Amino acid sequence: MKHKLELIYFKMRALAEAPRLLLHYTEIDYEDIMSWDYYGKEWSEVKSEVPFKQLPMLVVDQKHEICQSIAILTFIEKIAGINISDSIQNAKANAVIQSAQELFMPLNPTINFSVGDRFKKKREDMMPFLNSRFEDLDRALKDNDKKFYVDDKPHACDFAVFHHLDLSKLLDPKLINKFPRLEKFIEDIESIETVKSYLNSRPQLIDVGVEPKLVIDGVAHPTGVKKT
Ligand SMILES: N[C@@H](CCC(=O)N[C@@H](CS)C(=O)NCC(=O)O)C(=O)O
Repeated sequence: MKHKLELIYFKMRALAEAPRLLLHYTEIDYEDIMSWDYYGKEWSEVKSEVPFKQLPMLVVDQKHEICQSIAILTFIEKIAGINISDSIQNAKANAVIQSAQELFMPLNPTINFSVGDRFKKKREDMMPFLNSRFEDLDRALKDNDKKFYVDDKPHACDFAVFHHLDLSKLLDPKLINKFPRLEKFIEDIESIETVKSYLNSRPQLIDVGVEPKLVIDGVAHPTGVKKT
């Protein structure tokens, strides 16, 4: 059954990104809608009405509101028919998703919002954690001996990891160079045609650490939860 899918989010590159990558990989149609366009009000006025008071939210068939990015990812995986049937493999894939998700804070807010000395301090403070988690993610791929975390085709967990690794390049492009297996993983994801065309056309995130902006349809907008 084909669903109507609307992905509600803000002007930032964070937790909606893995769902978007998975939707593009699986070639499932969806519409990206800013919170203020969907609700017709500023976020501060609608936050309390949203099921878990945060976004992203996937609205299915104009009726079902699915919040929590991991729930959104696993739903997409299921409707695309690429969910993992083996219980052990599925549990391991869930461990990978959660381990990637723990990179969200402080990586995503720092990249999208922090500036000047605050950006530099946060970057320095998070390095030990990033190094340690990248080591874990690198080892999981080596132990698995497959192209991706589950098998030779990507699943939701692969896009969750990819998003955070990709974002880390805007924090410190050299960090990933210490992990050749993760670099190869990034290359493998980026070389998938449907993913490549999304990556080449998505809003660019510019002026990170200075005055972060997303370039949407050629116009640079300050990142955030407010309409501009
Ligand atoms: N656990 C949630 C976290 C969602 C979250 O932190 N959303 C942020 C943007 S990435 C948000 O809604 N910020 C606005 C707010 O909290 O008012 C998920 O995985 O979706």
